[in-house]
Amino acid sequence: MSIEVSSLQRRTVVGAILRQRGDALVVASLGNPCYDVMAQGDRPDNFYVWGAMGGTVPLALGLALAQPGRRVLALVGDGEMMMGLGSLATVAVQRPRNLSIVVIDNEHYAETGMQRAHTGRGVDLVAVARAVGFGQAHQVRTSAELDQRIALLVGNDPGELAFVAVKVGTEPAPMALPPRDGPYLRSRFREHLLGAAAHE
Ligand SMILES: Cc1ncc(C[n+]2csc(CCOP(=O)(O)OP(=O)(O)O)c2C)c(N)n1
Ligand SMILES: [Mg+2]
Repeated sequence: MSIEVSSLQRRTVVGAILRQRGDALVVASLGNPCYDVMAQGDRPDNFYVWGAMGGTVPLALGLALAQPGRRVLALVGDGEMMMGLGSLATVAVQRPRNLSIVVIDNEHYAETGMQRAHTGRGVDLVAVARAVGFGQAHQVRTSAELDQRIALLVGNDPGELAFVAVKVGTEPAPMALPPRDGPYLRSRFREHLLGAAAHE
C-alpha cells in the first residue's frame, strides 16, 4: 500500500483561508483547529468550541440559520467531523447557503497523542458529504487546489453551502492557546454580533 504524505501544513492552510475571511464568523473545533485559528490572531468573531467534540458543525449550523446575512465558517478536525458525522446530513437537509465547513484532515487525533484515525484508514469524508446532499464537496491536497476553493469557502452574498476537506501533514505547530473561559467567549461573541441586544 502506498503512503500519501500531504505537503500542506495546517497553519499555512488556515492562514490562507482566514486572510480572506472578511467578516465571516469563524467557529473552530476543540484542540488544534482552535490553536490554528488563534495563531492567526484572536478576534471577537471567532468562537472556540472547547471540549464539546462533535458539536462544532451543529453549532455553526445554528449560527448560520440565525445569521443568514453573515458567512459562517466552521473549521474542524477530522476526528471532530467523524464524531459529528450525522450533523452533515442535517446541514444538507437545512441547506444554509451561508455555511462553509473545512475539515483540517491530518488523519490522526493529534490533540490526544496522534492516534491513527478513520480518514487514514479508508473513510472518505468528501464522499460522505456528497452522499448526504452537499452540491459543493471537495478534497484538497495541494496549495493550488486550496487556492481554487478559498473563494467558495469565504465568498460573499449569497454564498453557497460548501464542504472542503484538506489533507495536511502531522508536523506539530507552535501552541497558540485561545481564551478558555466559556462564558467570556460566549458573551464576547454575542456582543460582537448583537451589540446591546446581547444583554436582553
Ligand atoms: C466525547 C469526547 N471524546 C474524546 C475526547 C478527547 N479528544 C479531545 S481532542 C480529540 C481528538 C481530536 O482530533 P481531531 O478533531 O482530528 O483534531 P486534531 O487534533 O487531529 O487536529 C479527542 C479524541 C473529547 N474531548 N470528547
Ligand atoms: Mg485530526
